[in-house]
Amino acid sequence: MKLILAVVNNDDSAVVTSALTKEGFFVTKLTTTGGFLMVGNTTLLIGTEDDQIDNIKTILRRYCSTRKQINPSSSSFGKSLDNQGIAEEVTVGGATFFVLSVDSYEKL
Ligand code: 2BA
Repeated sequence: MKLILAVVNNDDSAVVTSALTKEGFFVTKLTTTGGFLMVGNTTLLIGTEDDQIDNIKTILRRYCSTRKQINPSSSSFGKSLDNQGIAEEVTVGGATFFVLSVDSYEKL
């Protein structure tokens, strides 16, 4: 059993969550904020069997696209404070994917 944490763009979260649930996966959506851009993103929690990891990756690749985003000069507390207010463009990945081992999983 694995727990996948997938950080995705807010704009992709509805369609990718819908695709995952349609395929029978159980998904929890968390509203999160990236530490660098300090803008909202979505973290999906997906508990699944080991042999389903590749299927989940395929779905995320299909629905989560890479984007260029501007790091706004005035709204972040992260690296941009060091940048003296200079806006910069960064490439935000389609999905950032972590796989964690799960010791136990039960519904009480
Ligand atoms: P943010 O932290 O807002 O980062 C947005 C994008 O800014 C990143 O895209 C990357 O292109 C750039 N970036 C982030 N931190 C940087 C740094 N220290 N120096 C230079 N550039 C940096 P992605 O790598 O695709 O990440 C998208 C979002 O996924 C991140 O939003 C964060 O919420 C999450 N994430 C990515 N890698 C992570 C990690 N190792 N641990 C935890 N969260 C992560």
